[in-house]
Amino acid sequence: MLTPRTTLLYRADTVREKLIAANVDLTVIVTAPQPSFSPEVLTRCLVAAESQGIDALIVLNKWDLPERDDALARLMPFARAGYPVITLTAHESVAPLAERLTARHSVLVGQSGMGKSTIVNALVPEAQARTGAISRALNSGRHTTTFTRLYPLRDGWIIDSPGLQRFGLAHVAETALATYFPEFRPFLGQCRFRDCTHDEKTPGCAIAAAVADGAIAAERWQHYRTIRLELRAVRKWR
Ligand SMILES: Nc1nc2c(ncn2[C@@H]2O[C@H](COP(=O)(O)OP(=O)(O)O)[C@@H](O)[C@H]2O)c(=O)[nH]1
Ligand SMILES: [Mg+2]
Ligand SMILES: [Zn+2]
Repeated sequence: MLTPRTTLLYRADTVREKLIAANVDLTVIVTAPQPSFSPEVLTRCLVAAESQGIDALIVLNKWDLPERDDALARLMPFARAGYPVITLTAHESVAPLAERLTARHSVLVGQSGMGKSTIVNALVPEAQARTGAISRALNSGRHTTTFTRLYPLRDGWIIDSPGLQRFGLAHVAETALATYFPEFRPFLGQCRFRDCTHDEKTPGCAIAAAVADGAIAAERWQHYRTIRLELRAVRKWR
């Protein structure tokens, strides 16, 4: 039997690190039209996955809701970056996702209320993960999944993780950050200065030029710059 490669998906702020899952080879990031998701949190999840060499897949759940086209439009920068995006109505069928999970070691991540537990229950009928609807009926508060669970699935397994609203990346090296944006990679090494930080003020930046040309989505560049400044600030405190 092959021993799975060690991967650690985690988030971190200046104070603590929080392990989300170990030894996964696929991160499934769940979004939905309602409640609305943060594209920046999505980028942060993707950076954490990229930094560990973990594949990523984006799910837009609740495809039955009227706001679905707006939500899909907000995912376009990610699709253009090369990430697979699949739409799903977990209440009806999770088949489009299930077929991609065969023999994978996956983790479901995303903000609360996106439908992660609903998806797990549909994938693994015996899972009985608590969903928002059930917990409201029990009047037991907002935080419906309080710990991480692993379920065997299709020659692999899947982990349901608690919802996250913040996603610190203090563990990521500032100098490597740009390489974790796959659509930046063709342009890296083409900036005028070898130590280019790819922010808006650096002359001759190939990333900035690619954004101006429309080859890179401005929003992803904005995420990069926000995260980079954060990593720079973190370094002072660590
Ligand atoms: N309309 C719609 N609602 C859904 C769908 N999937 C999940 N939900 C609802 O979204 C809410 C949050 O779901 P839950 O699975 O607890 O989300 P989690 O916090 O990401 O685990 C619940 O009220 C679900 O019934 C879907 O496909 N369509
Ligand atoms: Mg949940
Ligand atoms: Zn640059």
